[in-house]
Amino acid sequence: MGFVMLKTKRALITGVTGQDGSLLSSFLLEKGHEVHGLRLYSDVNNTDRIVKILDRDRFHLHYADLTDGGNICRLLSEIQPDEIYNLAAQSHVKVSFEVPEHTADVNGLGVLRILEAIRTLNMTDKVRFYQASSSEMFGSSAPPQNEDTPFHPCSPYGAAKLYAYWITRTYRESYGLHASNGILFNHESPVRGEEFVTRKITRAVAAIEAGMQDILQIGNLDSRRDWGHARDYVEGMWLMLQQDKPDDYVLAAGEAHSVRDFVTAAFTCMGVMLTWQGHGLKEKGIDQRTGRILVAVDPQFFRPNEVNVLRGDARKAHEKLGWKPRVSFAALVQEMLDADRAVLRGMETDDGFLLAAE
Ligand code: NAP
Ligand code: G4F
Repeated sequence: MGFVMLKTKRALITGVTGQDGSLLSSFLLEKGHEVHGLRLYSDVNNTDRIVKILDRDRFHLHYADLTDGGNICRLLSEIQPDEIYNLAAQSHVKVSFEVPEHTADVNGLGVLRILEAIRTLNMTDKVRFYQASSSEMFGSSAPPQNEDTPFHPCSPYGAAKLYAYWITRTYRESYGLHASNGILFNHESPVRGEEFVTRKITRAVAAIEAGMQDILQIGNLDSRRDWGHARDYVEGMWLMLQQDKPDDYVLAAGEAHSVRDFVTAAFTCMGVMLTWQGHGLKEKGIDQRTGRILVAVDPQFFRPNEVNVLRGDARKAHEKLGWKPRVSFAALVQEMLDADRAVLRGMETDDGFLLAAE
């Protein structure tokens, strides 16, 4: 009886030092892939999230910036990946109003640079491409949003991601590239960037509990997001590239919660019942038992334009990919809060991430 030797798949991940890049790397290494991660050069350490996998045999790091097309072309030619996951981005929506041109360069043209490298290196028939598209592209379109919902972005970030979405489709339709867009709704984890609202909240609540912070200053409490766990979403990315045919898929939990709901849930996890008083800039979150003000609104966190409600309809991914999110909203909040409490105690989290308290 002969053996069939299965070839090790080679994945290239841009944005490997980010939340999704780190979780996807671990996921693919577990699947037996060889993983090549592209990281930005920085003179401060930016590998905290991948520290546990840095020494793995099948994990390799390379410097790259999506604004540098020549280097991307060289790396693709040298690495010859089977799968490319483009996760690199200037990913902060509010920041995109401050650096709109840079955001367009990285999030929009950066994708074109990868696609052109694939085309000019004659890799179109060999490689599969995943583009990290975003629910932010739906902007002001009414929920629930799915693959057929009209796009109406409300930020430079959303507009740049929409260009990237369409150029990905264009290369699929023009050159037959196996290129898929994952239109992902907000997904979080204990390694979510600290400047995004969920992690800002869980870090603040943990710090307030530890007596290290007095109050959480927050922006728009009314905005509603469809929050899921990033661990579930990286599996969805991989599933898209395992399909015979490329396509575009929404990944979402299907429930919208307000920022206020998230704050309330996080304080509830530490046994504090909040009551909300006042409106607009004067709204306060108050500890029902002690009367202490724990949350206040600060307009510096508002954006020039806001996406009010995102709530996804992921039925296509359920039916065609067999993808379903596993982690509930309550479990997500609890896990993130517990991880931030552990960080403050200088402990390792259950996920195995060792994060230094700052
Ligand atoms: P993230 O944590 O902010 O990670 C972004 C990554 O991109 C980081 O590794 C960052 O490097 C890298 N990067 C930034 N500028 C770059 C450049 N010019 N060249 C190369 N790399 C660059 O974001 P994430 O939450 O993991 O999201 C991953 C992708 O999914 C992003 O494209 C994001 O826009 C998209 N997305 C995210 C969500 C979500 O809810 N998380 C939802 C929809 C879509 P440094 O760490 O060194 O800065
Ligand atoms: O956590 P956020 O900054 O995420 P946002 O803007 O929804 O973007 C994230 O999700 C997108 C998918 O829909 C991704 F494409 C994108 O890369 C990123 O991962 O803000 C969520 C909501 C917003 O409405 C914001 O105005 O929270 C509101 N908010 C209220 N106070 C705040 C704050 N956001 C931040 N970052 N900080 C605050 O203090």
